[in-house]
Amino acid sequence: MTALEAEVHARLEGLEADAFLARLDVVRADLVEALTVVYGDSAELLDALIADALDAAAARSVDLRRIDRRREVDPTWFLSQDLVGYVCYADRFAGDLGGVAKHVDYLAELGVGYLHLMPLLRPREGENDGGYAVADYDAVDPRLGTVADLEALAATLHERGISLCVDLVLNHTAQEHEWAQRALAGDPTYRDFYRFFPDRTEPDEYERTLHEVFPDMAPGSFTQLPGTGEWVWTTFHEFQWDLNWANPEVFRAMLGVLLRLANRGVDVVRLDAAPFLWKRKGTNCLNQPEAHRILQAIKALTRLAAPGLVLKAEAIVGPDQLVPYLGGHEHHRPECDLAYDNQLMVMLWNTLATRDARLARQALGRRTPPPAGTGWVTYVRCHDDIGWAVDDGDAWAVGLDPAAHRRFLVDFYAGSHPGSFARGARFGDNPETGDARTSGAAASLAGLDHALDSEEPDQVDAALRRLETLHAVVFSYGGIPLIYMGDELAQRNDDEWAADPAHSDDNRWLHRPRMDWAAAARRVRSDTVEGRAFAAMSRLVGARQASPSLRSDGSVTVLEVEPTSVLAYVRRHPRAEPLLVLANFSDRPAAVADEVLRRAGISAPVHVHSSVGTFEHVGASVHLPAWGFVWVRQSA
Ligand code: OTU
Repeated sequence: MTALEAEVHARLEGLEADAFLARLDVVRADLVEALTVVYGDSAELLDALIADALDAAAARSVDLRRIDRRREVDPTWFLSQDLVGYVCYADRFAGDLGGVAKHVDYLAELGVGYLHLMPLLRPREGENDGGYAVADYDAVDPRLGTVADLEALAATLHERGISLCVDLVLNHTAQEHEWAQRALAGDPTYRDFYRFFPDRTEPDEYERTLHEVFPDMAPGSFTQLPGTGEWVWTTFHEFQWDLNWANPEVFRAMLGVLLRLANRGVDVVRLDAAPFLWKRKGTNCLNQPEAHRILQAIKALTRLAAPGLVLKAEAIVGPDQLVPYLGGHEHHRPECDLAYDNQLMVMLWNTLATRDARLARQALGRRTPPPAGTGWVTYVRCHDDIGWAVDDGDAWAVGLDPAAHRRFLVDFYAGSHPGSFARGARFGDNPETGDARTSGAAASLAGLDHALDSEEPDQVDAALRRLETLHAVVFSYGGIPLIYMGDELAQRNDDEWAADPAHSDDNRWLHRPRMDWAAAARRVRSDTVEGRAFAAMSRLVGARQASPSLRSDGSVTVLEVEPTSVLAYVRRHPRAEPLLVLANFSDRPAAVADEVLRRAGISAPVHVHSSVGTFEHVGASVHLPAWGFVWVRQSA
């Protein structure tokens, strides 16, 4: 027996020790390779990290180990078609963590099996970027509760079969974090946790190729410190200091944070701003190979300590840069398990505005699927702005001038384009590049405010149909669909968003409203907007859960059809019948030639779900209503 084996057996009981050592055998090579690329060949670092993982494994509760066992038996549990997610701010949803626990019935009623609570660790006081400026990773925001409340909530959710996703901000801490404060005080250990520069020489060199995340709210990527005049790297706001991941002590400290979070009962960790971890002069400092290696090392160590934990990359990057976050490199290297499908979201809003699915077909049709065992999370809206990441090549391929088209989308969703039904706002205007992004709640972007003001029932129908069809794609394209709080009730923009001085310069709060529980109470009434939206969402959840072809580890193939307003794709899974989705992004009905069924491998069509409740197959055509969709599968 080696010293390590003896140590593992001393710390863990019989089978647990064997399991830990077996996992170490499986992950060791990946771990060593990743660490060596980033930090050089250091047996000392490797030993220290394995010891940290062992500590965490020993501290893991029996209940969580049970969950680990189940997930080791079924490692694709999170790819099941059963899983539907919900995303909310604990305070905006229910006051605090205890309040969330009291509203579990609401989530269960909706069929939710995955709850993402927006940042809940203790942020800095005042402006904190929606919680993405963390002052203490080992404390919960006192307004939301305590660490014990978090553990209790995780346990409550687990009892109801709901897994919990929590954010971990890896790229930066708040300047109020103890590490930053010690660095400010001159402690050399902690100065090395961040990136300081004596003058503008290096910042200027870097900024030549960096892009600005918040060009208007927080220009530049460096901030000058008042006392010494030094500059510190701040990609986002001036109060968010980028960590120096080139320092192995930063890796170790953040690993500790992650493992403690896992041991509190968190099932899925959303790794915020993952692309930004590594900086290299002459590049945009995104997606660097070392950033991937860091994530691979984190994956190996979490597999060791908390094998049931799922890692979700928040990497809002182009599709070619995205698949590597799921381990898709020249060889597969385990990295994150889930990643946000930002492109699908952008393409949906694009199609809604243009009523033309050709750009979506072009962009989605040429994508690389996620590697085996991994998947996307899909979404219509989230807490962030929509960045119009339309690839230039894709735009030209369908005859669009990319820059002009992006400007059109910004104007359309700001409601300033003639004939637009949307009520959003411009976000992140960059006068230098002419770029801008979009804020706004899904229902408002889909035209509900406009429709209610017009007092035309047809317009309200159209807006609700748009909202439903967007979700019908997100629920069927491939990946865990995430419902963004309030969208199940067609909740609109928060017009009071600027009233809070801590938010008043950030119009992303337009689409971060408080849950309107009075509106939620109307969900049982079919004559209300809320009742119609909630019923539509519930039907989608049910239809998805009954459709094994929609498992996230199935495949998707985009089909060319006429008219161009229709987005068509077929979902296949080896254990199920093929399922065809047709979604009509037009205010006119559409007739699609029924040979599309044959192309989808469907000879005996069965209606699964649709906006009107029937599969209208008349003559040689499939009929779709305006802004409507149908899911149809091959008979078993
Ligand atoms: C994330 O977003 C969060 O989602 C934002 O709410 C935070 O403000 C930000 O990090 C800082 O913590 O650039 O425009 O490729 O797109 O990390 C939002 C990833 C962002 C980035 C993403 C970031």
